Amino acid sequence: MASKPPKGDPVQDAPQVAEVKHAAAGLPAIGPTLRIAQQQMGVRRAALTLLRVNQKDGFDCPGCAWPEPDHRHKAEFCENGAKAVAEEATLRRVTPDFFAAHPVADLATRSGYWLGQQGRLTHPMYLAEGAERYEPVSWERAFDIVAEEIAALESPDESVFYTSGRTSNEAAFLYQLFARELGTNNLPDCSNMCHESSGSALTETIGIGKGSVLLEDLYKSDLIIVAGQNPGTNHPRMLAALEKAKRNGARIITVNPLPEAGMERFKDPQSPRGVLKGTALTDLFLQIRLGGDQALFRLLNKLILRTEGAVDETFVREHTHGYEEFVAAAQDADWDDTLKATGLDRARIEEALAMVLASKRTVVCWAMGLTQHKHSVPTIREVVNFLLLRGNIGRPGAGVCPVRGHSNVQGDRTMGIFERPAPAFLDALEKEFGFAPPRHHGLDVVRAIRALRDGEAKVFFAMGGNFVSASPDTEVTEAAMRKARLTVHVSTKLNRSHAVTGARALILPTLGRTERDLQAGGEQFVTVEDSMGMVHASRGRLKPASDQLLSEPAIVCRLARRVLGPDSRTPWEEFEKDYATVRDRIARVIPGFEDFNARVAHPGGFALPHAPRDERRFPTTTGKANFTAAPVEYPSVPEGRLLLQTLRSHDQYNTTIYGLDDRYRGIKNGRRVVLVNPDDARELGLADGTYTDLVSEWRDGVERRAPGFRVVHYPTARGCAAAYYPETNVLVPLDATADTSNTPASKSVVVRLEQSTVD
Ligand SMILES: Nc1nc2c(c(=O)[nH]1)N[C@H]1C(S)=C(S)[C@@H](COP(=O)(O)OP(=O)(O)OC[C@H]3O[C@@H](n4cnc5c(=O)[nH]c(N)nc54)[C@H](O)[C@@H]3O)O[C@H]1N2
Ligand SMILES: Nc1nc2c(c(=O)[nH]1)N[C@H]1C(S)=C(S)[C@@H](COP(=O)(O)OP(=O)(O)OC[C@H]3O[C@@H](n4cnc5c(=O)[nH]c(N)nc54)[C@H](O)[C@@H]3O)O[C@H]1N2
Ligand SMILES: [Mo]
Repeated sequence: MASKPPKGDPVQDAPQVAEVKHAAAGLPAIGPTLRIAQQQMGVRRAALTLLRVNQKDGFDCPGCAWPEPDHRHKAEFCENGAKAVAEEATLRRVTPDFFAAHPVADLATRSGYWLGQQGRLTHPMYLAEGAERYEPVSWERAFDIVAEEIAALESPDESVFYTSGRTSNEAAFLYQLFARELGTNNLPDCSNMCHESSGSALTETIGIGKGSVLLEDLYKSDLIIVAGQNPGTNHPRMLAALEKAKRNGARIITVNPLPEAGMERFKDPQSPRGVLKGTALTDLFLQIRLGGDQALFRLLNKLILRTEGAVDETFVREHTHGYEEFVAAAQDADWDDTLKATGLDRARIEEALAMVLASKRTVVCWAMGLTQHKHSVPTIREVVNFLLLRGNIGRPGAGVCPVRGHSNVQGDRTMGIFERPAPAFLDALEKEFGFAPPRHHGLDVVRAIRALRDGEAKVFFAMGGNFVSASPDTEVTEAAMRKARLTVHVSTKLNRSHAVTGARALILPTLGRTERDLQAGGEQFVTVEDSMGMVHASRGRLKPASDQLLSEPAIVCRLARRVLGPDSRTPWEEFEKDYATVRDRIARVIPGFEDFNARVAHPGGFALPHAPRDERRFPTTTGKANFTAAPVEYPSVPEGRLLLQTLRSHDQYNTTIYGLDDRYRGIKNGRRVVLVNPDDARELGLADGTYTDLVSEWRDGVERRAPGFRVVHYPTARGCAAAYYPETNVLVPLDATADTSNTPASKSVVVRLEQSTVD
């Protein structure tokens, strides 16, 4: 399989290489931020909008899920948050005239960057069967079309309801309620491709699939390990928290195949000292090979076990289960094997051990570098073993900290966006709404693609996101999507999922976070939950991009009324008028939301309960925190091949491309680059600047090729390579997923680099 690079970039993708940066900014680097914001919004709108980001009376930044500190800066956003806001609050518009001028076949040849740059969607649009172009359609007719196709299904399980993580709690709760009243648990979400491995590992071991630390804990910790995460680009405000932790005496170990600028040195542009000098954040850098983390933590665990007095025996005795089996498994950890798996040297690991033993309060933070491998779930379980050994869960200044991606991805899960809902949640829904929700499990992302491919699912509905670009195995996914009877996207911006459609397709334009949401019951706000389980309100103030937009809750309510008809006893009309009535229901269905409306009126919001964090209670099947003892795995790479990770540049938000630079890594004006260690490159005969095709090798024998990547000699770990997503999703086989969580293994793709087939 091969895929041609798309045409239509306003700037030709012609990567140039500049100097690699060793420092990053957290809060805005004022110059680049305002430039981007003003290009999209104009000066006045840019200033007014950006000052409302993450303020107590403002809106939640649509960027990442990092929490807001209690004492906020005047500008409580980062450069990349500002880009996310500018992208949404842009003055550019995609109107019906645009669709008249651009047939779908034309849109399908355009790059994601070009599509996103066209601006905000303004009207509901319909692509009729066999038609070449989208045409404007009324909202009523649009809902009729969805109802027609759903009515034609043999079972509700032939429909799929995807969610991306920007959806508010209120919209998410209504959406899952609609899907379950219809009769399906087919609620895949971006989390399936993101932190699902964290959720799986944590639920099993500590009884709740969420992180156990608050910001305060970071400030109190002695040691913070940041593994598989690039906060300088993806969670820039985290750097300010790490700096504060350091000022309070914490030390930091970074575990990453790449030296990432933010973790090397942080320059706080909002403090005069910060701008000039910056703070070195990392005390010890472990430049690990891709996928070597489980082996690293297992060996550290064995060394802890061997150190007199290092284990917190009281905690282990009172709060844990499975210790003996784990101790037996840890005895097998072996230096040689670990050095091979990790590519590290012995001295570095011993240095790490000394820091671990010196710390009374340890936090481990991680993101996609740990979650997107075949053995991600056992890797994260091993991190839990590591923390349990020294009693580092449920103690101030210590704990697990999976750093979430999308701004409300954690909240969506809390609201029931999950294909495998807990029986207790379904019981509560049943009691509150008086219908029998389906009990059998639904489809996650990968299984939904298979179902579409095999004709077992026929209607695909997406609440946000860009499913075809974000999902693995692009060609398989696109072919699957084209087999659907109907594809529907509730979206703010144009993307490739609007160009690769089923027989019929709808685009339903919606309000963004920044916009005023006026309903019959008055002006509404919504709520979100951040990465640390804090729930708070988000209120947009801007005039909506068009007077045709409906809010996400309104879209779900109207769709539900049309599809479910008078049989539904749910008060959809009332919900649409006044979201407080939705929150009242959430309060009755979901534990931790009691008195929701009153508590969310508090300016900073409130914290959800977390039994392990708050009371050292572990609601697992054993009633204790579980040690686990999986065999150690790491990827094996045949001679002459490299292990490729697919990651984000500094100028993108997932599939939304803001620009063609990756400033900190010194890449300019292009995205089709592959970063290769200079020694590997020399062995493979690849000079810097050579163009190659990336060819992925997987046991199914299918050839997956991404053509035309410029080789950049870069100091990544030996044997490893890196290239940007989503251009490389074509290389990730649909079946190459993490055990248990089924998350695509997009951080360990075996590739060979071949002379390029394009020039
Ligand atoms: N500006 C911006 N912000 C974002 C996003 C965005 O696209 N742009 N996306 C949002 C979303 S949805 C998410 S999930 C997060 C993603 O946040 P990150 O997880 O930071 O994103 P990635 O770019 O995938 O970076 C993965 C990091 O892990 C390292 N890594 C890869 N494999 C391994 C491994 O095997 N072991 C170790 N130890 N390290 C490894 C990589 O070198 C890289 O530093 O960011 C969120 N925030
Ligand atoms: N190879 C590879 N693949 C990956 C990853 C990787 O690291 N490597 N990362 C994975 C991860 S972590 C994630 S989270 C997924 C992301 O997958 P998705 O969440 O599906 O993708 P996004 O690019 O974030 O979605 C962007 C689109 O969302 C729409 N949008 C933006 N704001 C709103 C809003 O407020 N409401 C609505 N309705 N729509 C809105 C816009 O139309 C925009 O085009 O990708 C995954 N795919
Ligand atoms: Mo994500």
